[in-house]
Amino acid sequence: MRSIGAVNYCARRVPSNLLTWGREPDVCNGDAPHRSREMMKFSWDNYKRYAWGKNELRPLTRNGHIGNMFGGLRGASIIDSLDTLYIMGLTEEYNDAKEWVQTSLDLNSNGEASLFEVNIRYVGGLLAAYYLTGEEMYKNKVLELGEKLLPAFNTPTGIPRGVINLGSGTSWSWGWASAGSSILAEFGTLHLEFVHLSELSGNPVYTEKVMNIRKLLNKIEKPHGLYPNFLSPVSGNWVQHHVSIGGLGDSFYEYLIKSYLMSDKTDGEAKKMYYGAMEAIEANLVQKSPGGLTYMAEWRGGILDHKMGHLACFSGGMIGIGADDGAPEKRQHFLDLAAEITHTCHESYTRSATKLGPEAFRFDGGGEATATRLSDRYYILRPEVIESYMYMWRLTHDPKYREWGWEAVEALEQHCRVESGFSGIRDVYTMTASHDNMQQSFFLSETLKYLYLLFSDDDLLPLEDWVFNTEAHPLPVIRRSCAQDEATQDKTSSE
Ligand code: DMJ
Repeated sequence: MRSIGAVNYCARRVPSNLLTWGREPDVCNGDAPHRSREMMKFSWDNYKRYAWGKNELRPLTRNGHIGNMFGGLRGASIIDSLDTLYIMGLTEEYNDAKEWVQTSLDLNSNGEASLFEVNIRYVGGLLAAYYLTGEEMYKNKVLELGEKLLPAFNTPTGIPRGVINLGSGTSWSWGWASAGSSILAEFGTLHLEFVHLSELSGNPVYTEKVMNIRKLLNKIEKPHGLYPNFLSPVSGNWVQHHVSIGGLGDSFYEYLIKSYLMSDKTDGEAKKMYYGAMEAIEANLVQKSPGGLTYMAEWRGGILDHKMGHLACFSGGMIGIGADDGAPEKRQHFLDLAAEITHTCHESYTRSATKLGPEAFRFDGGGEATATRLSDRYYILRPEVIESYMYMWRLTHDPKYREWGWEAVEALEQHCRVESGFSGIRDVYTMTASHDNMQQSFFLSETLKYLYLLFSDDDLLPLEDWVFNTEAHPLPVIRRSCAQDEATQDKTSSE
Protein backbone atom coordinates (compact mmCIF):
# COMPACT_ATOMS: atom_id res chain seq x y z
CA MET A 1 0.00 0.00 0.00
CA ARG A 2 1.30 3.44 -0.89
CA SER A 3 -0.23 6.80 -0.42
CA ILE A 4 -0.89 9.45 -3.01
CA GLY A 5 0.13 12.92 -2.01
CA ALA A 6 3.28 11.90 -0.22
CA VAL A 7 4.95 15.24 0.23
CA ASN A 8 4.66 16.77 3.63
CA TYR A 9 3.71 20.14 2.33
CA CYS A 10 2.15 22.80 4.43
CA ALA A 11 1.72 25.11 1.62
CA ARG A 12 3.54 21.95 0.78
CA ARG A 13 0.75 20.05 2.50
CA VAL A 14 -0.93 18.07 -0.16
CA PRO A 15 -4.34 16.61 0.43
CA SER A 16 -5.16 15.16 3.69
CA ASN A 17 -6.99 12.22 2.25
CA LEU A 18 -4.36 9.61 1.69
CA LEU A 19 -5.26 7.25 -1.04
CA THR A 20 -4.04 3.84 -1.89
CA TRP A 21 -2.26 3.79 -5.16
CA GLY A 22 -3.06 1.31 -7.83
CA ARG A 23 -6.13 0.19 -5.95
CA GLU A 24 -8.60 -2.12 -7.55
CA PRO A 25 -11.04 -0.14 -9.61
CA ASP A 26 -14.64 0.25 -8.47
CA VAL A 27 -16.47 -2.86 -9.71
CA CYS A 28 -19.56 -0.82 -10.57
CA ASN A 29 -17.60 0.76 -13.39
CA GLY A 30 -16.91 -2.63 -14.86
CA ASP A 31 -14.03 -2.89 -17.22
CA ALA A 32 -13.44 0.81 -17.76
CA PRO A 33 -10.62 1.75 -15.34
CA HIS A 34 -8.87 -1.53 -16.09
CA ARG A 35 -9.11 -0.77 -19.76
CA SER A 36 -7.56 2.70 -19.57
CA ARG A 37 -4.82 1.27 -17.33
CA GLU A 38 -4.18 -1.49 -19.85
CA MET A 39 -4.08 1.10 -22.66
CA MET A 40 -1.50 3.03 -20.66
CA LYS A 41 0.60 -0.07 -20.09
CA PHE A 42 0.43 -0.96 -23.78
CA SER A 43 1.42 2.57 -24.85
CA TRP A 44 4.21 2.68 -22.30
CA ASP A 45 5.59 -0.80 -23.04
CA ASN A 46 5.86 0.02 -26.72
CA TYR A 47 7.45 3.39 -26.05
CA LYS A 48 9.93 1.65 -23.79
CA ARG A 49 10.67 -1.05 -26.30
CA TYR A 50 11.08 1.07 -29.41
CA ALA A 51 11.69 4.67 -28.37
CA TRP A 52 13.19 4.68 -24.89
CA GLY A 53 14.68 8.07 -24.05
CA LYS A 54 13.32 9.72 -27.20
CA ASN A 55 10.45 12.19 -26.96
CA GLU A 56 7.67 10.17 -28.58
CA LEU A 57 7.06 6.75 -30.06
CA ARG A 58 6.44 6.29 -33.76
CA PRO A 59 4.28 3.19 -33.46
CA LEU A 60 4.16 2.12 -37.10
CA THR A 61 7.82 2.43 -37.93
CA ARG A 62 8.70 1.35 -34.36
CA ASN A 63 11.23 4.02 -33.61
CA GLY A 64 11.58 7.20 -31.61
CA HIS A 65 10.78 10.79 -32.51
CA ILE A 66 12.72 13.75 -31.14
CA GLY A 67 11.17 16.79 -32.84
CA ASN A 68 12.14 20.36 -32.12
CA MET A 69 9.82 21.52 -29.34
CA PHE A 70 11.96 20.71 -26.33
CA GLY A 71 15.39 21.93 -27.40
CA GLY A 72 17.87 19.24 -26.53
CA LEU A 73 15.67 17.81 -23.80
CA ARG A 74 14.71 14.17 -24.22
CA GLY A 75 12.28 11.72 -22.69
CA ALA A 76 9.11 13.86 -23.00
CA SER A 77 6.95 10.71 -22.89
CA ILE A 78 8.73 9.60 -19.72
CA ILE A 79 8.27 12.91 -17.90
CA ASP A 80 4.68 13.17 -19.11
CA SER A 81 3.96 9.61 -17.89
CA LEU A 82 5.43 9.68 -14.38
CA ASP A 83 2.26 10.74 -12.57
CA THR A 84 -0.08 8.66 -14.76
CA LEU A 85 1.95 5.50 -14.09
CA TYR A 86 2.07 6.36 -10.40
CA ILE A 87 -1.64 6.91 -9.91
CA MET A 88 -2.51 3.83 -11.95
CA GLY A 89 -0.24 1.74 -9.75
CA LEU A 90 1.95 0.61 -12.64
CA THR A 91 4.78 0.25 -10.17
CA GLU A 92 7.46 -1.41 -12.24
CA GLU A 93 6.88 0.99 -15.10
CA TYR A 94 6.92 3.98 -12.77
CA ASN A 95 10.21 2.79 -11.26
CA ASP A 96 11.79 2.51 -14.71
CA ALA A 97 10.63 6.03 -15.49
CA LYS A 98 12.00 7.35 -12.21
CA GLU A 99 15.34 5.69 -12.77
CA TRP A 100 15.60 7.26 -16.22
CA VAL A 101 14.95 10.71 -14.78
CA GLN A 102 17.58 10.09 -12.10
CA THR A 103 20.28 8.80 -14.42
CA SER A 104 19.56 10.13 -17.88
CA LEU A 105 17.52 13.33 -17.87
CA ASP A 106 20.10 15.81 -19.09
CA LEU A 107 19.09 19.40 -18.44
CA ASN A 108 22.28 20.84 -19.92
CA SER A 109 20.84 21.04 -23.36
CA ASN A 110 21.66 23.65 -25.91
CA GLY A 111 18.77 23.44 -28.33
CA GLU A 112 15.89 25.75 -29.10
CA ALA A 113 12.93 24.95 -26.92
CA SER A 114 9.37 26.17 -26.66
CA LEU A 115 9.09 27.86 -23.27
CA PHE A 116 5.43 26.84 -23.12
CA GLU A 117 5.94 23.17 -23.99
CA VAL A 118 8.91 22.75 -21.65
CA ASN A 119 6.93 24.39 -18.89
CA ILE A 120 3.69 22.42 -19.24
CA ARG A 121 5.32 19.02 -19.86
CA TYR A 122 8.69 19.03 -18.08
CA VAL A 123 8.19 21.54 -15.27
CA GLY A 124 4.59 20.39 -14.74
CA GLY A 125 5.50 16.70 -14.96
CA LEU A 126 8.41 16.95 -12.53
CA LEU A 127 6.44 19.09 -10.06
CA ALA A 128 3.56 16.61 -10.05
CA ALA A 129 5.95 13.67 -9.63
CA TYR A 130 7.51 15.44 -6.66
CA TYR A 131 4.22 16.28 -4.98
CA LEU A 132 2.83 12.79 -5.49
CA THR A 133 5.86 10.84 -4.37
CA GLY A 134 7.96 13.14 -2.20
CA GLU A 135 11.15 12.15 -4.08
CA GLU A 136 13.62 15.02 -3.58
CA MET A 137 15.28 14.17 -6.87
CA TYR A 138 12.29 15.57 -8.80
CA LYS A 139 12.41 18.76 -6.80
CA ASN A 140 16.12 19.25 -7.52
CA LYS A 141 15.62 18.62 -11.21
CA VAL A 142 12.65 20.93 -11.56
CA LEU A 143 14.38 23.78 -9.76
CA GLU A 144 17.42 23.37 -11.99
CA LEU A 145 15.18 23.48 -15.06
CA GLY A 146 13.10 26.41 -13.77
CA GLU A 147 16.21 28.57 -13.52
CA LYS A 148 17.07 27.91 -17.15
CA LEU A 149 13.72 29.33 -18.25
CA LEU A 150 14.16 32.70 -16.59
CA PRO A 151 16.18 34.44 -19.36
CA ALA A 152 13.14 34.18 -21.67
CA PHE A 153 11.63 37.02 -19.59
CA ASN A 154 14.46 39.43 -20.39
CA THR A 155 12.43 41.59 -22.75
CA PRO A 156 11.51 45.29 -22.53
CA THR A 157 8.12 44.42 -21.04
CA GLY A 158 8.94 41.20 -19.19
CA ILE A 159 6.54 39.31 -21.50
CA PRO A 160 8.60 36.25 -22.41
CA ARG A 161 9.40 35.26 -25.95
CA GLY A 162 8.21 31.89 -27.19
CA VAL A 163 11.51 30.17 -27.94
CA ILE A 164 14.55 29.86 -25.70
CA ASN A 165 17.94 28.26 -26.01
CA LEU A 166 18.24 26.46 -22.70
CA GLY A 167 22.03 26.56 -22.84
CA SER A 168 22.74 30.18 -23.76
CA GLY A 169 19.52 31.71 -22.47
CA THR A 170 18.99 33.55 -25.76
CA SER A 171 15.34 33.84 -26.65
CA TRP A 172 13.32 34.89 -29.67
CA SER A 173 9.80 34.85 -31.06
CA TRP A 174 8.34 32.17 -33.28
CA GLY A 175 9.00 32.93 -36.95
CA TRP A 176 5.31 32.35 -37.72
CA ALA A 177 3.98 34.70 -35.03
CA SER A 178 3.07 38.06 -36.51
CA ALA A 179 5.59 40.86 -36.04
CA GLY A 180 7.76 39.15 -33.46
CA SER A 181 4.85 38.76 -31.08
CA SER A 182 4.39 36.44 -28.13
CA ILE A 183 1.35 34.16 -27.91
CA LEU A 184 -1.34 34.60 -25.25
CA ALA A 185 -1.72 30.85 -24.60
CA GLU A 186 2.05 30.55 -24.20
CA PHE A 187 2.97 33.43 -21.88
CA GLY A 188 -0.41 33.02 -20.17
CA THR A 189 0.22 29.37 -19.28
CA LEU A 190 3.09 29.67 -16.84
CA HIS A 191 1.37 30.85 -13.70
CA LEU A 192 0.58 27.57 -11.92
CA GLU A 193 4.01 26.05 -12.40
CA PHE A 194 5.91 29.26 -11.62
CA VAL A 195 4.03 29.84 -8.37
CA HIS A 196 5.00 26.31 -7.32
CA LEU A 197 8.61 26.92 -8.33
CA SER A 198 8.65 29.85 -5.92
CA GLU A 199 7.00 27.75 -3.23
CA LEU A 200 9.57 25.01 -3.56
CA SER A 201 12.66 27.17 -3.97
CA GLY A 202 11.68 29.93 -1.55
CA ASN A 203 12.71 32.29 -4.36
CA PRO A 204 9.99 34.81 -5.25
CA VAL A 205 11.44 35.50 -8.68
CA TYR A 206 9.19 32.99 -10.46
CA THR A 207 6.02 34.44 -8.98
CA GLU A 208 7.26 37.95 -9.76
CA LYS A 209 7.75 37.05 -13.42
CA VAL A 210 4.22 35.76 -13.86
CA MET A 211 2.63 38.51 -11.79
CA ASN A 212 4.32 41.02 -14.04
CA ILE A 213 2.63 39.43 -17.07
CA ARG A 214 -0.69 39.75 -15.34
CA LYS A 215 0.00 43.37 -14.41
CA LEU A 216 0.61 44.28 -18.03
CA LEU A 217 -2.51 42.44 -19.22
CA ASN A 218 -4.57 44.30 -16.67
CA LYS A 219 -3.15 47.63 -17.74
CA ILE A 220 -3.66 47.49 -21.48
CA GLU A 221 -6.92 48.13 -23.22
CA LYS A 222 -8.84 45.08 -24.30
CA PRO A 223 -11.12 45.23 -27.35
CA HIS A 224 -14.64 44.57 -26.02
CA GLY A 225 -13.01 43.15 -22.89
CA LEU A 226 -11.41 40.37 -24.98
CA TYR A 227 -7.79 39.22 -24.92
CA PRO A 228 -6.29 38.94 -28.43
CA ASN A 229 -3.86 36.11 -29.13
CA PHE A 230 -0.75 38.10 -30.14
CA LEU A 231 1.12 40.64 -28.03
CA SER A 232 4.41 42.40 -28.66
CA PRO A 233 6.99 41.65 -25.93
CA VAL A 234 8.67 44.92 -26.91
CA SER A 235 5.84 47.45 -26.90
CA GLY A 236 3.38 45.54 -24.74
CA ASN A 237 0.60 46.17 -27.28
CA TRP A 238 -1.68 43.71 -29.04
CA VAL A 239 -0.44 42.90 -32.50
CA GLN A 240 -3.62 41.55 -34.09
CA HIS A 241 -7.20 41.32 -33.00
CA HIS A 242 -7.71 37.57 -33.28
CA VAL A 243 -9.41 36.03 -30.24
CA SER A 244 -9.85 32.32 -29.69
CA ILE A 245 -10.76 29.93 -26.90
CA GLY A 246 -9.02 27.27 -28.97
CA GLY A 247 -5.39 27.25 -30.13
CA LEU A 248 -3.31 30.37 -29.32
CA GLY A 249 -5.68 31.53 -26.56
CA ASP A 250 -7.04 28.46 -24.75
CA SER A 251 -4.97 27.73 -21.65
CA PHE A 252 -4.58 31.43 -20.74
CA TYR A 253 -8.24 31.38 -19.65
CA GLU A 254 -7.79 27.97 -18.02
CA TYR A 255 -4.89 29.29 -15.91
CA LEU A 256 -6.89 32.27 -14.65
CA ILE A 257 -9.54 30.16 -12.94
CA LYS A 258 -7.01 27.51 -11.91
CA SER A 259 -4.70 30.15 -10.38
CA TYR A 260 -7.63 31.23 -8.26
CA LEU A 261 -8.47 27.67 -7.25
CA MET A 262 -4.83 26.72 -6.61
CA SER A 263 -4.43 29.72 -4.30
CA ASP A 264 -7.14 28.27 -2.03
CA LYS A 265 -9.41 30.94 -3.51
CA THR A 266 -7.28 33.83 -2.24
CA ASP A 267 -6.07 35.16 -5.60
CA GLY A 268 -8.87 37.67 -6.13
CA GLU A 269 -7.15 39.26 -9.11
CA ALA A 270 -7.15 35.99 -11.06
CA LYS A 271 -10.80 35.50 -10.15
CA LYS A 272 -11.73 38.96 -11.38
CA MET A 273 -9.83 38.49 -14.64
CA TYR A 274 -11.43 35.09 -15.25
CA TYR A 275 -15.02 36.19 -14.72
CA GLY A 276 -14.36 39.41 -16.66
CA ALA A 277 -13.00 37.37 -19.58
CA MET A 278 -15.98 35.01 -19.37
CA GLU A 279 -18.37 37.91 -19.61
CA ALA A 280 -16.64 39.18 -22.75
CA ILE A 281 -16.52 35.66 -24.21
CA GLU A 282 -20.21 35.15 -23.61
CA ALA A 283 -21.08 38.53 -25.07
CA ASN A 284 -18.92 38.12 -28.18
CA LEU A 285 -18.05 34.49 -28.92
CA VAL A 286 -20.68 32.10 -27.59
CA GLN A 287 -23.14 31.15 -30.31
CA LYS A 288 -26.09 28.83 -30.80
CA SER A 289 -26.36 26.97 -34.11
CA PRO A 290 -29.68 26.62 -35.98
CA GLY A 291 -29.66 22.98 -34.82
CA GLY A 292 -29.40 24.09 -31.19
CA LEU A 293 -25.70 23.43 -30.52
CA THR A 294 -23.83 25.91 -28.34
CA TYR A 295 -20.30 26.69 -29.51
CA MET A 296 -17.47 29.19 -29.13
CA ALA A 297 -16.74 31.00 -32.38
CA GLU A 298 -13.42 32.75 -33.10
CA TRP A 299 -13.30 36.52 -33.38
CA ARG A 300 -11.27 38.43 -35.94
CA GLY A 301 -11.49 42.15 -35.33
CA GLY A 302 -15.23 41.96 -34.75
CA ILE A 303 -16.00 39.37 -37.44
CA LEU A 304 -16.95 35.88 -36.29
CA ASP A 305 -15.43 32.75 -37.73
CA HIS A 306 -17.95 29.99 -36.95
CA LYS A 307 -15.39 27.38 -36.20
CA MET A 308 -14.42 25.54 -33.04
CA GLY A 309 -11.14 23.69 -32.66
CA HIS A 310 -10.77 20.40 -30.77
CA LEU A 311 -8.47 22.38 -28.47
CA ALA A 312 -11.40 24.65 -27.50
CA CYS A 313 -13.28 21.64 -26.13
CA PHE A 314 -11.36 21.88 -22.85
CA SER A 315 -13.64 24.84 -22.11
CA GLY A 316 -16.59 22.65 -21.04
CA GLY A 317 -14.53 21.47 -18.07
CA MET A 318 -13.11 24.92 -17.39
CA ILE A 319 -16.50 26.61 -17.27
CA GLY A 320 -17.73 23.76 -15.08
CA ILE A 321 -15.01 24.13 -12.44
CA GLY A 322 -15.52 27.90 -12.46
CA ALA A 323 -19.29 27.69 -11.95
CA ASP A 324 -19.26 27.80 -8.16
CA ASP A 325 -17.25 30.96 -7.60
CA GLY A 326 -18.87 33.48 -9.90
CA ALA A 327 -21.97 35.44 -8.99
CA PRO A 328 -24.33 33.04 -7.15
CA GLU A 329 -27.15 33.72 -9.60
CA LYS A 330 -24.88 32.62 -12.47
CA ARG A 331 -23.88 29.26 -10.99
CA GLN A 332 -26.56 27.26 -12.78
CA HIS A 333 -26.04 29.26 -15.94
CA PHE A 334 -22.32 28.36 -16.00
CA LEU A 335 -23.06 24.70 -15.31
CA ASP A 336 -25.58 24.68 -18.17
CA LEU A 337 -23.12 26.39 -20.51
CA ALA A 338 -20.39 23.90 -19.55
CA ALA A 339 -22.78 21.01 -20.24
CA GLU A 340 -23.86 22.51 -23.58
CA ILE A 341 -20.29 23.00 -24.81
CA THR A 342 -19.38 19.46 -23.73
CA HIS A 343 -22.45 18.18 -25.55
CA THR A 344 -21.41 20.01 -28.73
CA CYS A 345 -17.93 18.52 -28.52
CA HIS A 346 -19.46 15.07 -28.06
CA GLU A 347 -21.55 15.74 -31.18
CA SER A 348 -18.35 16.44 -33.12
CA TYR A 349 -17.34 12.87 -32.20
CA THR A 350 -20.68 11.16 -32.84
CA ARG A 351 -21.06 12.81 -36.26
CA SER A 352 -17.92 11.13 -37.56
CA ALA A 353 -17.62 7.59 -38.89
CA THR A 354 -14.90 6.68 -36.38
CA LYS A 355 -16.62 8.33 -33.39
CA LEU A 356 -13.51 10.43 -32.86
CA GLY A 357 -13.58 14.17 -33.34
CA PRO A 358 -11.80 16.25 -35.99
CA GLU A 359 -9.14 18.89 -35.28
CA ALA A 360 -11.65 21.64 -36.06
CA PHE A 361 -15.36 21.67 -36.81
CA ARG A 362 -17.60 24.33 -38.26
CA PHE A 363 -21.11 25.67 -38.04
CA ASP A 364 -21.40 27.24 -41.46
CA GLY A 365 -21.48 25.91 -44.99
CA GLY A 366 -24.48 23.74 -44.28
CA GLY A 367 -23.05 21.43 -41.63
CA GLU A 368 -22.88 21.59 -37.86
CA ALA A 369 -20.08 20.29 -35.63
CA THR A 370 -18.34 18.69 -38.59
CA ALA A 371 -15.09 19.49 -40.38
CA THR A 372 -15.69 20.94 -43.80
CA ARG A 373 -12.04 21.22 -44.82
CA LEU A 374 -9.94 18.19 -45.63
CA SER A 375 -7.10 19.66 -43.60
CA ASP A 376 -9.22 19.69 -40.41
CA ARG A 377 -10.23 16.03 -40.44
CA TYR A 378 -7.40 14.55 -38.42
CA TYR A 379 -7.32 13.36 -34.79
CA ILE A 380 -3.96 13.22 -33.01
CA LEU A 381 -5.01 11.52 -29.75
CA ARG A 382 -5.92 14.84 -28.17
CA PRO A 383 -7.48 14.89 -24.68
CA GLU A 384 -9.72 17.98 -24.52
CA VAL A 385 -13.10 16.34 -25.10
CA ILE A 386 -12.41 13.53 -22.61
CA GLU A 387 -11.04 16.14 -20.20
CA SER A 388 -14.40 17.91 -20.22
CA TYR A 389 -16.22 14.57 -19.72
CA MET A 390 -14.07 13.97 -16.63
CA TYR A 391 -14.79 17.36 -15.06
CA MET A 392 -18.47 17.21 -15.92
CA TRP A 393 -18.73 13.72 -14.43
CA ARG A 394 -17.11 14.91 -11.21
CA LEU A 395 -19.40 17.96 -11.06
CA THR A 396 -22.72 16.35 -11.96
CA HIS A 397 -22.40 12.55 -11.79
CA ASP A 398 -24.58 12.37 -14.85
CA PRO A 399 -23.86 8.84 -16.20
CA LYS A 400 -23.84 10.09 -19.78
CA TYR A 401 -20.31 11.42 -19.28
CA ARG A 402 -19.02 7.96 -18.44
CA GLU A 403 -20.95 6.54 -21.39
CA TRP A 404 -19.35 9.12 -23.69
CA GLY A 405 -15.94 8.32 -22.22
CA TRP A 406 -16.52 4.67 -22.92
CA GLU A 407 -17.46 5.46 -26.54
CA ALA A 408 -14.11 7.22 -26.82
CA VAL A 409 -12.29 4.20 -25.37
CA GLU A 410 -13.91 1.94 -27.95
CA ALA A 411 -13.14 4.32 -30.80
CA LEU A 412 -9.51 4.67 -29.70
CA GLU A 413 -9.19 0.90 -29.50
CA GLN A 414 -10.74 0.37 -32.89
CA HIS A 415 -9.08 3.12 -34.89
CA CYS A 416 -5.93 4.23 -33.10
CA ARG A 417 -4.50 1.04 -31.58
CA VAL A 418 -1.90 -0.46 -33.88
CA GLU A 419 0.42 -3.36 -33.25
CA SER A 420 3.03 -1.32 -31.41
CA GLY A 421 1.21 1.51 -29.68
CA PHE A 422 -1.49 4.09 -30.36
CA SER A 423 -1.41 6.39 -33.34
CA GLY A 424 -3.31 9.46 -34.48
CA ILE A 425 -5.44 9.15 -37.63
CA ARG A 426 -5.62 11.40 -40.67
CA ASP A 427 -9.36 11.35 -41.27
CA VAL A 428 -12.03 10.75 -38.66
CA TYR A 429 -14.68 10.50 -41.36
CA THR A 430 -13.38 7.36 -43.00
CA MET A 431 -13.22 3.82 -41.66
CA THR A 432 -10.17 3.05 -43.77
CA ALA A 433 -7.51 4.00 -41.31
CA SER A 434 -4.62 6.17 -42.31
CA HIS A 435 -2.37 6.45 -39.26
CA ASP A 436 -0.04 9.38 -38.65
CA ASN A 437 2.59 7.20 -36.97
CA MET A 438 2.80 9.30 -33.79
CA GLN A 439 1.98 8.45 -30.20
CA GLN A 440 1.90 11.94 -28.70
CA SER A 441 3.25 12.32 -25.16
CA PHE A 442 0.00 14.09 -24.14
CA PHE A 443 -1.86 10.85 -24.87
CA LEU A 444 -0.03 9.34 -21.89
CA SER A 445 -0.21 12.36 -19.62
CA GLU A 446 -3.70 13.59 -20.44
CA THR A 447 -5.98 11.41 -22.56
CA LEU A 448 -5.38 8.20 -20.64
CA LYS A 449 -5.16 9.90 -17.24
CA TYR A 450 -8.47 11.72 -17.74
CA LEU A 451 -10.09 8.46 -18.88
CA TYR A 452 -8.79 6.69 -15.79
CA LEU A 453 -10.03 9.48 -13.52
CA LEU A 454 -13.40 9.54 -15.27
CA PHE A 455 -13.92 5.91 -14.31
CA SER A 456 -12.41 6.14 -10.81
CA ASP A 457 -13.91 7.36 -7.55
CA ASP A 458 -13.90 11.11 -6.95
CA ASP A 459 -11.43 10.82 -4.09
CA LEU A 460 -8.64 9.89 -6.48
CA LEU A 461 -7.01 13.33 -6.84
CA PRO A 462 -10.06 15.25 -5.56
CA LEU A 463 -10.69 18.58 -7.25
CA GLU A 464 -10.78 20.39 -3.90
CA ASP A 465 -7.15 19.51 -3.30
CA TRP A 466 -5.54 19.34 -6.72
CA VAL A 467 -5.47 21.49 -9.81
CA PHE A 468 -4.41 19.93 -13.11
CA ASN A 469 -2.04 21.94 -15.22
CA THR A 470 -2.85 22.15 -18.92
CA GLU A 471 -0.91 18.92 -19.56
CA ALA A 472 -2.97 17.17 -16.80
CA HIS A 473 -0.16 17.17 -14.25
CA PRO A 474 -1.72 17.53 -10.78
CA LEU A 475 -0.47 20.35 -8.58
CA PRO A 476 -1.64 20.77 -4.99
CA VAL A 477 -3.79 23.64 -3.82
CA ILE A 478 -1.65 25.94 -1.68
CA ARG A 479 -3.56 26.05 1.58
CA ARG A 480 -4.19 29.43 3.13
CA SER A 481 -4.27 27.97 6.65
CA CYS A 482 -0.81 26.52 6.12
CA ALA A 483 0.54 29.83 4.88
CA GLN A 484 -0.78 31.39 8.08
CA ASP A 485 0.73 28.61 10.23
CA GLU A 486 4.09 29.16 8.59
CA ALA A 487 3.93 32.92 9.14
CA THR A 488 3.17 32.35 12.82
CA GLN A 489 6.01 29.88 13.10
CA ASP A 490 8.43 32.31 11.46
CA LYS A 491 7.32 35.03 13.80
CA THR A 492 7.71 32.84 16.88
CA SER A 493 11.15 31.66 15.86
CA SER A 494 12.39 35.21 15.25
CA GLU A 495 11.18 36.39 18.66
C1 DMJ B 1 -1.50 19.62 -24.67
O1 DMJ B 1 -0.12 19.68 -24.79
C2 DMJ B 1 -2.02 20.67 -23.72
O2 DMJ B 1 -3.30 20.31 -23.31
C3 DMJ B 1 -2.05 22.04 -24.33
O3 DMJ B 1 -2.64 22.99 -23.48
C4 DMJ B 1 -2.81 22.03 -25.62
N1 DMJ B 1 -2.52 20.94 -26.48
C5 DMJ B 1 -2.09 19.67 -26.03
C6 DMJ B 1 -3.07 18.53 -26.24
O4 DMJ B 1 -3.96 18.65 -27.24
